[in-house]
Amino acid sequence: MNAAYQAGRAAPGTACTSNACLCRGDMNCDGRVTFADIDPFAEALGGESAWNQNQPGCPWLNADCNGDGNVTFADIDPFVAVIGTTCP
Ligand SMILES: [Ca+2]
Ligand SMILES: [Ca+2]
Repeated sequence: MNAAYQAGRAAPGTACTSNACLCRGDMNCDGRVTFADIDPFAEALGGESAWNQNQPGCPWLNADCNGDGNVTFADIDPFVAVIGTTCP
């Protein structure tokens, strides 16, 4: 758990309004993109409302790996590409 990284996050249950608190591909908000993010990424494909119920506090748009503002199957390839990276 990266405390400094978590501190930059929006509070649980609030919308993430700044790109600064987004980290593409980090679906469990631990500051890194790893294989552990694959399952929650798949969950994010199910839609934002379901995501916000199950994963409050981690921005749904972290799954928007191609930056088009939505989470779709088109994000799968760019998601795979960032596995192994660390958030700023
Ligand atoms: Ca992660
Ligand atoms: Ca997208």
